Amino acid sequence: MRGALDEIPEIRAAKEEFLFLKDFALDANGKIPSPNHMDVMRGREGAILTVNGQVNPTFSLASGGLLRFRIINASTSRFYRLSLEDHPFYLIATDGGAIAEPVELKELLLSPGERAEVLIRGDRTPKQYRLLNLPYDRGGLAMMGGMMMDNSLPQQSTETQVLATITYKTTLSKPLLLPQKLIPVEVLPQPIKTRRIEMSMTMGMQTKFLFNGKTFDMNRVDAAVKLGSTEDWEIANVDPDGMEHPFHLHINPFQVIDRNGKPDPYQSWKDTLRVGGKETVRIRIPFRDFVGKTVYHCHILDHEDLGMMGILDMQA
Ligand SMILES: [Cu+2]
Repeated sequence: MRGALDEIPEIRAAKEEFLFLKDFALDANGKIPSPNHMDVMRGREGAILTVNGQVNPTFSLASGGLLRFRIINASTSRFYRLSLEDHPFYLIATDGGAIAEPVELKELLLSPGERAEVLIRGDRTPKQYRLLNLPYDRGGLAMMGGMMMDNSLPQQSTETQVLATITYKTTLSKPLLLPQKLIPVEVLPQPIKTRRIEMSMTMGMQTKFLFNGKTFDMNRVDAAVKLGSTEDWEIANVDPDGMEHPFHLHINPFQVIDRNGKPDPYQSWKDTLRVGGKETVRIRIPFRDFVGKTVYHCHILDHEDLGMMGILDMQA
């Protein structure tokens, strides 16, 4: 997040890099193939992973230095489970902005549309380290397998892949320190209303993805809210053995209150939220700045295209 985070001296001293994560499928002729029914149902993925349009680019880190990665998962459907060899990540910001203090993470999971900022300390033996994408099961295969006649299940992300290389180049005379405090995340007012949004799918010749049993209709308002109010929304992934879905709400950043009744370990601002199979995630949304209509949708873009989108109307 621009602004406040950049005013923290330790963050200004860090080397800033943007990581735009995108996967591609290519056929034997080097063209992007048309997705088949199963690709679309699952959400299309490609075997070629790029960072800023390059395969395995190199980023340099000074010994004693700090690297600030600003990461976006810009893929249509692929989830990334990021890990840097021998280095933890220090999370400093999520989709909606800074968190209160750095959180040490071994891995960083980003579903499509999610963003994060992390710091990496150059405090290991100077050599090359690989930024990896670890295997991740985003669910739903058992469910879809039941309808397949030729066993042509789509490719799962079962292999560890190299995304980029971090190399130690220079040495700082005075090591940089991690910031202790970032930006407080405000405590939101109590909600005036709780809504439940169920995510599900129907299979068959016409696969559809649904919010509360309905596909998108641009002439229907699904949630009418009052400007200035705060609501809790329970986002529930109700399919047995269902796929994970990234729930994305426009305009109004929110906070996660709990996941399956369990509070998150730290508070953050989000606009895109992974909802696992059979999970219910309760989010708290202040509607503050704008009146009018906008949308919420699954950020697996194939699912959005197959109906998983709703209209929010913010009324004065
Ligand atoms: Cu989805």
